[in-house]
Amino acid sequence: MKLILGLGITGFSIARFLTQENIPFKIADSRQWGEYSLRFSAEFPTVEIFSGDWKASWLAGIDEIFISPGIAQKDAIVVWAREKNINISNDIELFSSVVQAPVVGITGSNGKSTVTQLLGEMARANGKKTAIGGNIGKPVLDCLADDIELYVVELSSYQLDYTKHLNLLTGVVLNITPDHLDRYESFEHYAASKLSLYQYCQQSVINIDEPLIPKKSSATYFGVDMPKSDQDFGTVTCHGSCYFLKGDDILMNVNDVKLIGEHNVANILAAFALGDQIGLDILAMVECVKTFKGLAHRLEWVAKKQQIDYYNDSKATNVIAAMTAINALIDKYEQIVLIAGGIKKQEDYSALFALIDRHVSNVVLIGQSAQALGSNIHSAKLSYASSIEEAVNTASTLIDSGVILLSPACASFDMFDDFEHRGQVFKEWVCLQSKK
Ligand code: UMA
Ligand code: ADP
Repeated sequence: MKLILGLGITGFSIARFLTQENIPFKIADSRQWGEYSLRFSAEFPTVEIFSGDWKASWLAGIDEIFISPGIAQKDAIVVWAREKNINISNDIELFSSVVQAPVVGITGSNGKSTVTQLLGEMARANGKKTAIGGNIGKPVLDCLADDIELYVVELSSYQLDYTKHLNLLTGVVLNITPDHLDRYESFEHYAASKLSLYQYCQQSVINIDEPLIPKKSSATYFGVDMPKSDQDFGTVTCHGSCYFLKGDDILMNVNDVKLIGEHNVANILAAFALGDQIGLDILAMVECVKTFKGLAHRLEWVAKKQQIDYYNDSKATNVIAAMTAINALIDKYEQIVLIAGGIKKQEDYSALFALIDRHVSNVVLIGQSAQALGSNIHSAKLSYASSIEEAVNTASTLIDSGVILLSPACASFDMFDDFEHRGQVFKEWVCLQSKK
């Protein structure tokens, strides 16, 4: 008998898969019985559901566990399963055991979803029937279909931690900076989890600007400087304009990109390198980059009201992502109001505070870490708000022109369901205000 741990979208996708394969299973979730369990029992009426605090007795008669990524290795149920030598697997391994078409894997601390979506769109522009899934929001097992010719899969460190078998045509670790440190013994353990992706890759794409990624002779490299060899990707600045390059060949002007920020130059280079390795046509990729608008909640322009632009960067749940957003806007705006706060990560925030004090005129703080963040900001003027709506209202009184940026540097769960909910509330309120 199998046991699925976690009744979220991953758990549902594994349940559908096991049902299709006629494999008997039970499912467990450490939350109390609730809306999810009701939905589950409606779809799988004969499956036994355990809910509430983990119990060792749930493992009786279980020979294999399929775990959701949100459940940590140190959770009691995982510890008990290991003591009993029960094999722990996940949706990625199940997917890998049956998938027929080639798979590209993308991980990193920031930029995964952007690169996954862009590469998927590039492949579609090349006429390939492409599925885009994984940590981006659609479980891999829900992507499986007979007519798919390519799978572009975003992998989180949580997913990689429970993966032992995976076959990737190519893959990339975009960058490695601190995140999710509550789940790891140290930053080194987190980095090792990210780097484990390369052990599954037939070919590799490597960010030459990321010192934590070991170099390999056979890889394709990308980085913001001139490429060192013909198959690598980079940029060059010539007569004041910056161009994307493959080797010495100019691909396009960076100004023709709709996305803003140097980080997106790196993201686009990664997508070019991956696409090139899997045989996509360069010109089709270039056309795709020119029209790609990016994903919602990632430095997403929302509206202009009088002389103020509003940006939603709700997906910035860590320090580096928020710093990246501020850096992307510094040259465009004289005055920046930052809306930040939520559940602080176990990270060093000092570089963000220093950047704020240098370049941000005002900060409006929200959520449970508001006071803790505020006590470390010295030059920027501080305000506090108890909701996103109040934060937007306050922010809009602070400057006559410039930018108001939601880039929280924190997780959202103290006030919202997730980062998408937080970004949606921000966008709706901004749009409502700009219509007035
Ligand atoms: N659960 C417990 N006990 C726990 C933790 C979780 O019972 O201690 C239960 C939860 O109650 C939930 C279930 O486990 O019902 C599944 O939770 P989950 O957190 O694994 O979430 P899923 O709904 O299956 O979504 C997961 C990813 N979530 C996480 O990794 C936290 C989604 O990434 C991913 O899109 C989805 O699988 C499909 O692959 C989200 C995410 O925040 C977007 N990822 C992190 C990130 O990007 O930083 C890693
Ligand atoms: P991920 O899926 O890794 O979380 P996203 O593409 O969803 O990455 O972007 C998440 C956040 O990180 C956004 O706030 C975005 O502006 C920022 N970001 C995107 N790409 C990069 C990058 N290469 N380096 C640093 N920050 C980035």
